[in-house]
Amino acid sequence: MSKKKDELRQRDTIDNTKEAPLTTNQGLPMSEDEFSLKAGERGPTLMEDFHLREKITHFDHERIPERVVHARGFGVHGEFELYESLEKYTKAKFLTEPGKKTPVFTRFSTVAGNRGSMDIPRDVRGFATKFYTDEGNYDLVANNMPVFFMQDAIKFPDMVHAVKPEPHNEIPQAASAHNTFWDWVATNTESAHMVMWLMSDRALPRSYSMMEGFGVNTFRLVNAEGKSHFVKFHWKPLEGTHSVLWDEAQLINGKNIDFNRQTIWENIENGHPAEFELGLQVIPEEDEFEMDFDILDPTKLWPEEDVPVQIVGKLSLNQNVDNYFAETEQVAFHPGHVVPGIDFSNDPLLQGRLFSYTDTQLIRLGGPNFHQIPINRPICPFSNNQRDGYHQSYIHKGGTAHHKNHMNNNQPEPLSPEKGGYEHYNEKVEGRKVRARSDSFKDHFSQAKMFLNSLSDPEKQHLYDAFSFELGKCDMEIRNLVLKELINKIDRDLAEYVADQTGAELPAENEESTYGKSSPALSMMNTDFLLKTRTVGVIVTPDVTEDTLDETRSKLEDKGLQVKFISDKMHKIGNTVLDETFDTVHSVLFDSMIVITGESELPAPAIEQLEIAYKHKKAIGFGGNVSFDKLSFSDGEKGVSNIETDLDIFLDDVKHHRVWDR
Ligand code: HDD
Repeated sequence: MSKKKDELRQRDTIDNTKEAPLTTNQGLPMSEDEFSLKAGERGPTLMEDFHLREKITHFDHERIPERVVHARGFGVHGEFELYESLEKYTKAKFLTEPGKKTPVFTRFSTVAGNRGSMDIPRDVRGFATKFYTDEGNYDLVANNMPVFFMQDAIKFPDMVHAVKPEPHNEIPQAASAHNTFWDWVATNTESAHMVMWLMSDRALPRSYSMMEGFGVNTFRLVNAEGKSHFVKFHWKPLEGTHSVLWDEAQLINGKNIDFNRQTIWENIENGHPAEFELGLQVIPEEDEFEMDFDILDPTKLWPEEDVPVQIVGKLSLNQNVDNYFAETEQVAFHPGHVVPGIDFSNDPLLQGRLFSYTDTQLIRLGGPNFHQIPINRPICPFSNNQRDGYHQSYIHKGGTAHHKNHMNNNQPEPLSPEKGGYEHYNEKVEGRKVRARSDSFKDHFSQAKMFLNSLSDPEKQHLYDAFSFELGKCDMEIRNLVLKELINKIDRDLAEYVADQTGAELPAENEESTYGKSSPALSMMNTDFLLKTRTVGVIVTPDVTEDTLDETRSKLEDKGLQVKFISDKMHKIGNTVLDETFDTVHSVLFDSMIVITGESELPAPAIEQLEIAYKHKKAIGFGGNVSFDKLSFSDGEKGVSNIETDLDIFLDDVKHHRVWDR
């Protein structure tokens, strides 16, 4: 993290790790903090007890409204480093000085669930980053899916009402609702493409550092000469894009509701930052109409094979917060927080977003001065004539608060664009006022089909099963509606499968999209694979030796794996106390499992956990005298290897995330 950011945080820190007297909020040291002031030891409490009143009043007011969407989040500090100058596209300083490091704060989130919900529901993930640039804060408010549910922001409240728990019984929590969501989807088919993403494995990221990020909306980059390019922003995770299985997700949510946040927290504490590269897809303004879809349509992605992603810099999230509420909960993002050289397109979803985010902070953070909260403050100087309001924490000196002025030499003074003042892109706009949408937005199904065309067999099967699961929770009327209005118009095979699985009616006529294109970049099989940060649970019986433990740990840790020893108790073997028991963890919480025994037999929970790891297609290693008698698999099967003789094979299986062809 840059020095500047550290200094800024320093100013607003109360360090409770240092010795300090306990005081009231007025600074009065108190001699006692356990007993309220009473008339006699067994008598009534006195109203004059200002300390009791202050403490309880503060407590009563400790909660703020959670975000209306993206309520459950996890924030991390870091920095962004630019690889090379992008001055041909933009004049944004943080994108034009090669090697420039900009402090950032990123908040990952789920969308539908409340603040206390689980980490791995089937849901979209938010990926919002605040860049504290020298020209003001720039926010890239992204998701882990490149498209959105609707084309116009006026539909957002309807979609959110439909996707959140149903209004009469508040079921289901965290995932998309049943009847209401699918009713909305079937009656608003522009959602078709996004729903394919939501039913895919992308909705179940293995880790926040193993998912892509997409700015979704089309933005504009403007260079010093005033030339504009349309742009889509991407985050590419260096650890590759990987997901857990649906069955696994459901078990993880039960075993460790904090799975994703704990993973990133622990990785950072262990010196493994979450790393992503920033990518840009750029289309010159004059090529606006060259694609077979409208580039202002947020339900369409720009296939990476047609518009390559240019990698321009690296995000390294390397520092955990000091305080969740102060930083993660109070951070306020807004796609309208831009810097010179970054501007908007007429994407009708983006246009509505530009209103919504400040508006929501006013209620959530209690007034117009939320930009003064330390996590939201720019680190460059800022000044204007806005004054007062709830929670004003600056003391503005001087006798004027108006523009223009003579009394204060016209300070603070607007800067010309040449000196760095923001200038809106001089786009020519004309038209009649209409409530309508361009015909170029009318194709709802081609890219939904393209997404399906692009998946590998296991990914496709997971998507088929996800549709069947989700629609299986709906009333028959809704299942039939979704099949008729949505699925049958995307893919007949998918429609047949879901109809068969859910007992719904297969529409008589095949109306599937005939769009034949596929985009290999959309399959997670074509992503990067890395061993770093992968985890292994090592089941041992108490009769293994300490030497075996030491040797196993060091050879696995040497390769970057994170190792936990598991047994029926946290046995002490030599000087080593085992890390976990079959109750405190489970194989669903690890990327891979190893089992090592002495002469004793495997206990029942070990067998159960190994079977589940096998079912979830995880790499399984073994050593010592393991007997496979009670297991449904054995030595020699794909993804089952002896770590004493074939460690490299085991490590390669772990690195490749799953043994799909087992
Ligand atoms: Fe939004 C939060 C991403 C469409 C209105 N949005 C929010 C967050 C992310 C996104 C990552 C969480 C920020 C944080 O961590 O604090 N939203 C998106 C993306 C969209 C999108 C990628 C499609 C391109 N959003 C969208 C629309 C509207 C909103 C169309 C309203 C018209 N979004 C909000 C909001 C939230 C929000 C209500 C809730 C909390 C907040 O803003 O600060 O204003």
